[in-house]
Amino acid sequence: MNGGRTFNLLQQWRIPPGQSLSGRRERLGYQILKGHFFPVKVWNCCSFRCCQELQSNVGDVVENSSAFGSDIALKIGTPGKPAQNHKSLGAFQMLPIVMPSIDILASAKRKARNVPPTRGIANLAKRERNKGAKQLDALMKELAVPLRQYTENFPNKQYLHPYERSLIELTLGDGNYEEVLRRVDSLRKKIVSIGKQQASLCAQSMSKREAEERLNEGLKKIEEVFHIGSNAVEDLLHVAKTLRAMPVVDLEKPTLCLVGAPNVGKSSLVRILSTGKPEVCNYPFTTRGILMGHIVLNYERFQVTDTPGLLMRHDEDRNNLERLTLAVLSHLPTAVLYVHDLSGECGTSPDDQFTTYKEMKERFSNHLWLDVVSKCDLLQVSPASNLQDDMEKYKSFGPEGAIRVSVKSEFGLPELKERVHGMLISQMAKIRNETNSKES
Ligand SMILES: Nc1nc2c(ncn2[C@@H]2O[C@H](COP(=O)(O)OP(=O)(O)OP(=O)(O)O)[C@@H](O)[C@H]2O)c(=O)[nH]1
Ligand SMILES: [Mg+2]
Repeated sequence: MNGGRTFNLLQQWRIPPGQSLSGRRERLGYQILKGHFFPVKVWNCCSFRCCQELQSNVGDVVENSSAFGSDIALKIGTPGKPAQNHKSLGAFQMLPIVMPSIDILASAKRKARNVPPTRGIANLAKRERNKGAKQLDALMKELAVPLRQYTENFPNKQYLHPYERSLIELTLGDGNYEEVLRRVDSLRKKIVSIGKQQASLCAQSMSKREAEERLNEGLKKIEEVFHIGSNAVEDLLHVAKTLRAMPVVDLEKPTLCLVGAPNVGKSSLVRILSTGKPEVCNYPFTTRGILMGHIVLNYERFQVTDTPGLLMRHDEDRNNLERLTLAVLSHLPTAVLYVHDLSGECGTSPDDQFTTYKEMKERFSNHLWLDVVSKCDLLQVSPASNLQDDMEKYKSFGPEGAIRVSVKSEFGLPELKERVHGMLISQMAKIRNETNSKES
């Protein structure tokens, strides 16, 4: 093991709060996304392009609505269409498919070009200006309607389950979800405004030629406005992709959550215990998102989540990775498998691990809980147990009742699996009891 390197990396992570995560994340982002992790990034408010590393449903034109009619109401932040209630998960899987702006534009232009003049107009100038106004109106609607559908059908954050709300804030950055939707809506308003203006101008043309010129000019102007604001659509597309890629959690199914300091061997245990195959590396914060694996036991399917490591620090100093872990513990009914590394290899001292452990145990005392001391192949044979001090006991044995295991030598793994299965069965009974008492 490379203890020195681990220590240096850990020191890098003891950076002041709020500072952006290091370049390693940039390097890891793609792999993590492929491995079903969702990467975490505090987005720069004005540029969502940088979020590409993170991990069509264009509606029909409203036939009867006139381009000169009333504006389309903004539904963001209004209780117009709650995606679901606070108690269920799954909103990210129901997000509308966002079309790339280039496709929206191409489709709108094609449809607008095919709009004919109203039948029976004999006068050439009248017919041309009627056609021009109708085509400009059509282009405006074809662009505005999908944008309106996006702003209406992306759920209002306040209606989401608190876990999903936390995911939005921690992965996209606080306020950025709403900001992108606001920009999309602002683009829609600009399109409606320029569309009305150009169609009205065309409708006032005095000659066939003038109507043709105004039509071409109007189409160009609408396209220009759309083009200038189109990055809002691209950003919304990335928001949708990022949120849709997040692991799906079933609240009715028992879930085991692995928690502990960075680099203590959580992901190695997830690989042993479940179908999850998170990345394992000898540096802290290898795991940069929530990964779901499964355990099938007696035909029952259980969920396992790997989480980013927790350092000993105050909540306000925690990075977004640590906050994700806390969001899982706070909002999902999980059983905890807390991993302790007393080998001195992980980069967090046993003293610091003990402090964080005590805090978490107290804070999440309502969770079923199992302690495991990892990497026991690296531990000395236990000294005599006449130790009085809690900390000294912890350094030698871990918390009371902890199981000693080693992924390398496979020591303790059968016992761990048995205890984990037992805990998940208890978790299932707990969930059923809670559901029954809510129903009665
Ligand atoms: N000797 C030994 N090394 C282990 C054992 N379990 C894990 N390791 C090593 O410890 C290092 C960290 O393991 P991970 O499973 O990535 O640890 P983690 O807690 O998920 O780390 P983060 O995701 O960074 O928080 C890797 O180099 C593993 O090979 C073990 O039982 N014995
Ligand atoms: Mg990990």
